[in-house]
Amino acid sequence: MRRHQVAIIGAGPSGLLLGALLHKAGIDAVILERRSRDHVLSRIRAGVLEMGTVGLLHQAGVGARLEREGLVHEGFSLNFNGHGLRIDLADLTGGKTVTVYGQTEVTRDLMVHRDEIGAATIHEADDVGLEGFDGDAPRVSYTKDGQRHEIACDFIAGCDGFHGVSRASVPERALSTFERVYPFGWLGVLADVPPCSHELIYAGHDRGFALCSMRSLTRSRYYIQCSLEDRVENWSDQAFWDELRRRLDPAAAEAVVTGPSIEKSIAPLRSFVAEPLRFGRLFLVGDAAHIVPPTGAKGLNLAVGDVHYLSEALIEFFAEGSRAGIDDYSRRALMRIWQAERFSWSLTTLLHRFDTMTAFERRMQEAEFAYLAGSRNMRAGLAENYVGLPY
Ligand code: FAS
Ligand code: PHB
Repeated sequence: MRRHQVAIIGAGPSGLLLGALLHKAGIDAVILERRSRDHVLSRIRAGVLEMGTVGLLHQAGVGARLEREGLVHEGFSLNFNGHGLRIDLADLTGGKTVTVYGQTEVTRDLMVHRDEIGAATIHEADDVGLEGFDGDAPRVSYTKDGQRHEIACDFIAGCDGFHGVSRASVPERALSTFERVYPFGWLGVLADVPPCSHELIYAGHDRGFALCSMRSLTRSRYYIQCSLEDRVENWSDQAFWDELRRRLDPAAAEAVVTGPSIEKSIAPLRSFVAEPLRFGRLFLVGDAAHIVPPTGAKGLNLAVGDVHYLSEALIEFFAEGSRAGIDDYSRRALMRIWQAERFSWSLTTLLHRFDTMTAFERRMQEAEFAYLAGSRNMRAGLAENYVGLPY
């Protein structure tokens, strides 16, 4: 039976970054991924990286292209029924910024790095199974090309996302979950057109939320809040552009350059946390452990925070035989997870239209926005969460 020190389930950003950091510390980790490499790269997801994420990618040895092509942003705008408010991140946080660089590119850079270091990733690994993680001899099994394989390991990192097998392998009685499913989704469009603004615009409007983002100076990413009953095929490109413009202030609407969509998809929004994140020799990481509505640009960044804590803990274990880090992983990660959950939930509640909202709750949204506009302290609180709380 093959043996690796760590078996990582999932070759998304969490699994790939964990693998890179462990390799750098001389720890042998194999990654088992259900889908093909191309399928993983076909996903269009996050677009904003916290400084901590940028730092960890550099530490892992995959920061060169990010350095060249990433767009450093010192602020973004909130727009509330046509009233604009710039959140000056750099001024409010003593110089911190975010970097616009698509998750697809982060994943690509990590995959290329893994090829270069010759580390094992088994793609199209079917029916992954996790056994023995409540003891001292965990094993993972999988089917590849019709053959069943088994791997012995010291630890298993469940980096397999919300619908993965890792969290599902934990006995229900051992897990507590906390969830809020939002009564709307985001319809996202990717198009090779220049962004309507040099910074992101988050727009709250009576018709619904809209977000103007980008992937580069020639590729834009836009979202509009949509109903959960909506289907992508119900939205022509023209219908999307028209609705986006209705939700923006006149200047931004005017600046929108339209063009054919190269990707169009609807994502549901939920807040979710599983506790704890450790079960013997199995650890849950990233979307396998938590989900946030993308309003606060926290999903990918929160996954990276988990990887930071777990990589430190495993490196300490293998280098010094200390269990302190792995024993404290769940507590440390959950402290930061719940803060990101709060921030993402609060920004989602502020900026989205809820059909069930009473007139009083609508006034609360307006009062919250007015307080933000009038209080530097309130804006500083929003800014420190957006750039990322410290690890
Ligand atoms: P991922 O889900 O990215 O990766 C898990 C990997 O495990 C996948 O490759 C999957 O194929 C694999 N896997 C699953 N089950 C398996 C099994 N049984 N065996 C082996 N492998 C298995 N975040 C933001 O910050 N901003 C956004 O705008 C944003 N938009 C999003 C849109 C969508 C539709 C989704 C689903 C998420 C979005 N997110 C966004 C969040 C997203 O970026 C995640 O936080 C990020 O992908 C987390 O990375 P991972 O934890 O690696 O999980
Ligand atoms: C994106 O560019 O996909 C993006 C940016 C910021 C968010 C969510 C998504 O809050």
